[in-house]
Amino acid sequence: MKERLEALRVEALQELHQVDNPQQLNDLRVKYLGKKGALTEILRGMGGLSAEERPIIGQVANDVRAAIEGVIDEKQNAFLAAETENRLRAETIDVTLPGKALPTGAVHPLNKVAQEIEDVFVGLGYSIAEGPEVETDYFNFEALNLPKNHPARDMQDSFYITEDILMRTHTSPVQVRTMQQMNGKPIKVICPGKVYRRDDDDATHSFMFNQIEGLVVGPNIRMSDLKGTLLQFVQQMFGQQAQIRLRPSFFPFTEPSAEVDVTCVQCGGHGCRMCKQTGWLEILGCGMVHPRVLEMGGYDPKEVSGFAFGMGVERIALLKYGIDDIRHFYTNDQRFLSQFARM
Ligand code: 2U9
Repeated sequence: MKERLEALRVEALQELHQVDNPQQLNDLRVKYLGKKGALTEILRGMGGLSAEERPIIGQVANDVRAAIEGVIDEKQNAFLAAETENRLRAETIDVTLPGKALPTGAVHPLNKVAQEIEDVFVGLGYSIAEGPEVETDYFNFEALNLPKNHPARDMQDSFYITEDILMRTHTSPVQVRTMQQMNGKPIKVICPGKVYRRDDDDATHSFMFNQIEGLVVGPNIRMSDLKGTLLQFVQQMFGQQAQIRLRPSFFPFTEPSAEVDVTCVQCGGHGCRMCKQTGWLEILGCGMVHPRVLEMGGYDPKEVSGFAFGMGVERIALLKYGIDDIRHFYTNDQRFLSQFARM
């Protein structure tokens, strides 16, 4: 019996040395140590041993079992270690590798220019006010000294929703709302936003565009304040060399009114194709707030005065970047837009 046990040890250890996966290892454990395994099989014969032999054979059987178990455990641990190492290797991230560059977005040139304009006026102490794009006839026309049947209303071809609700044609209704809210107190605001007009689209017109208007109301606000403000604005936008000139004009909401030109951004005023040889480019409209508009906003024209101005953001952007067609701003061609990404 002792020989059978020793032979079993040799056979088992030999087989175990050739094992190369956990499944095989488990099969051998069952084959040699299982309930119906080879060792159990041999030990069944112990009943026929003498009292002297039994402890000796028992000792050998234990040694054989321990030897087989020892190799099985060793193998098991080796498989476990290999598996852990493989898993860790698969999970490993080299944090020193260079990152993948993702395509980054950029601020749209129109928003960038609007932001620049706003920054200039915020720097001059203005607040920013916003209001609804769907307006009533009262705020868009009536309170701006454009009574019903006023010819200027025909000038503004508008998108009407009902008889007296429309898409605002300028951001002026925001200033009217501001006047009503400020209750006679001084005002210094700019009002940026989208406006809508029933124009046919072409290189210089769009049914929707962006405006920034300004309104200053208080005691002793004079035309010279307006001129100084606009010169300051133009020089911050186009450079210290830029100059302005005012030409008389007409708006129902301002009196007197003026159109403002800036020295040509292309030729500096010498005359070129861009300025049609005049040396000047029109950039905005302005004027002293009409007394009736002050009154309708709840201000006493004998106590306070005000100036206002309005500009198209698209127009400023076209001039600033020498762009020849407003439609570039709306068609979202990457080749156009990406030029502004790092400016
Ligand atoms: C209130 C009082 C006065 C706003 C003004 C202009 C002159 C002007 C145009 C420029 C180009 C509109 O974008 S554009 O087509 N705007 O010329 N806007 S004064 O005057 C106001 C506004 C509100 C209560």
